[in-house]
Amino acid sequence: MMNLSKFHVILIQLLFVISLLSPFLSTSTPINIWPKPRYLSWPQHIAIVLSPKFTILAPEHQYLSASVTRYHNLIRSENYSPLITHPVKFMKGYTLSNLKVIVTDLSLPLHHGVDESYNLSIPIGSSSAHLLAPSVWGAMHGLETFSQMIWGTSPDLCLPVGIHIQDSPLFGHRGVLLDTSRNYYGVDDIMRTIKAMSANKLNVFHWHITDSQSFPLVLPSEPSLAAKGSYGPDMVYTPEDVSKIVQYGFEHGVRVLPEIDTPGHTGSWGEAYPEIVTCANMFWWPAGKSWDERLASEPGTGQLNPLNPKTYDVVKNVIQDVVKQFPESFFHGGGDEVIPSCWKTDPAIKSFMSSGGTLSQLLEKYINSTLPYIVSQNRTVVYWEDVLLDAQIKVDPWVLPKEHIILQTWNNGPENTKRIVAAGYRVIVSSSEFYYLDCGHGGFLGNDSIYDQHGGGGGSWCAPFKTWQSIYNYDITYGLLDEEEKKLVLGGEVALWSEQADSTVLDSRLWPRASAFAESLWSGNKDERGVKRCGKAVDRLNLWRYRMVIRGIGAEPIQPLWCLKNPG
Ligand code: CP6
Repeated sequence: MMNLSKFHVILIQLLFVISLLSPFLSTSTPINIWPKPRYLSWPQHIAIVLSPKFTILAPEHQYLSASVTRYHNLIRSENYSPLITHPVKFMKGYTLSNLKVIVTDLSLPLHHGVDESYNLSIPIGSSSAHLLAPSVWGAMHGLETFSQMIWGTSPDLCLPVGIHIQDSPLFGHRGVLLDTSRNYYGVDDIMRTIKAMSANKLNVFHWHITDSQSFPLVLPSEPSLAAKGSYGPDMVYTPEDVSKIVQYGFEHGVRVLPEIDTPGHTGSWGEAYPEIVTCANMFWWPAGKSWDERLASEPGTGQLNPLNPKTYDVVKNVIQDVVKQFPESFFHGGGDEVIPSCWKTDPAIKSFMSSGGTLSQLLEKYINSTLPYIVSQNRTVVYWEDVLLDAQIKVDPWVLPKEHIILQTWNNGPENTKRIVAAGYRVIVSSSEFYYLDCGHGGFLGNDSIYDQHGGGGGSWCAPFKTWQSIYNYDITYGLLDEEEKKLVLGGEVALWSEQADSTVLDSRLWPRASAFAESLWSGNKDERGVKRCGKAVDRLNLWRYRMVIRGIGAEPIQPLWCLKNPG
């Protein structure tokens, strides 16, 4: 029988109490993983030092290997030293020499719904840590988590031992929308955004490439669209740029989902093809006209003419080129904000309507003539909610086959999400009341001004500012009845529309608010007892923001630095 002294008994009791408290680890520990893992246990609060010869041992894989090299370099060079010293016990006598990565199935593709889970453990007394994942995409998340457990200045890097993490996302679709039409972003801005996304375990870069204001995508079979419709020859994305971005996405576990918004939001197409665009370059709000008579929802007018056969020749070429450049199995076809008055400026459409034709029939004709082609290219099509829900111009559900269609919300979050799932469609939630990050400080200049830009101008669209707390607390399945309905919610997206944004503000508009979104969709916004944990998240988010800045992301502060030294 071992003879335990009174001191040892108290020590063991203390360790027991600490281990009970471990799910509630506060920021007074050096471990701050964002988004918070689903399960983490580190009962003894023991740390060790990383061996100067530390290596990551992983199977050879086109994308995983790139990610391993990246994390190896990041761990060596990051120099993350929190401002506060932590009450951890250091175990001397051995160091961690390697992280062994095991992937069950190296061939699982980066698709919606792929298993992104991972298991990470660093046992006490062993020189090896273990990362186990069903897919390389889960393994990448595990590597990210591992990197976030390390602190100190190279070569004195510290990390916890006796720690075990089991992690997986609540939602498979965790996206960021970036609009590169209203203002142009460089390829480096997009890659930095993808890098920051992967650090936050976000997995879909929704690229709203084109719109009425500019057409920056160079397409081999329709070169005049970008040549005439872009802001200039150096404000375009060439096929080489796209391939670089797509490749970068794979190396970061981020899908690059292209959106070519049609038939509305296409004024820029009219530079090359005026004959297929109605109301192109007309003043968007004719003098003396009412709201219902405006030609577009913001300056930059133009909609594809569904009655002109030439429209479909161009659209098919565009789809074909986009499908070639983007391997992603979702294709976003837009479909939002078709404005009746813009179509009605066209004589052929006018006569179609005066002989009894409806606006819905026009949109149905457009969808019927383009959707089968997109589906024939093996793509699932995402449309904005308008095609199903717009009171004036909605499409009959039989035109929108449920197995090929996903709808994305942008209005009335809880209500429209419910309406879409009740109709049996899968949904991506990106409601403007919570998830629109764009609104700048440009103010609202009044209804009759051409500078009144929705999604960027204030007024009813923008106010109130979307705080990280309101983003964090929003539940995308709010109000849904049962598991069947909830299963149709694939996930969500935060959106950066760019009427009032470009590369100068990109990082600070996105981060750390998109981080709040990321945690909410990864592991939820409630603690173990079902209480909203936003109040507890503030110190952690502050600390994570500090780390993102060290990694070269210009995330904006949410608190004074003082709070990192004095966590609440
Ligand atoms: N551009 C496009 C936009 C918006 C939409 N589509 C938008 C609408 C309202 C707000 C923000 C953005 N700027 N093509 C709607 C999906 Cl508040």
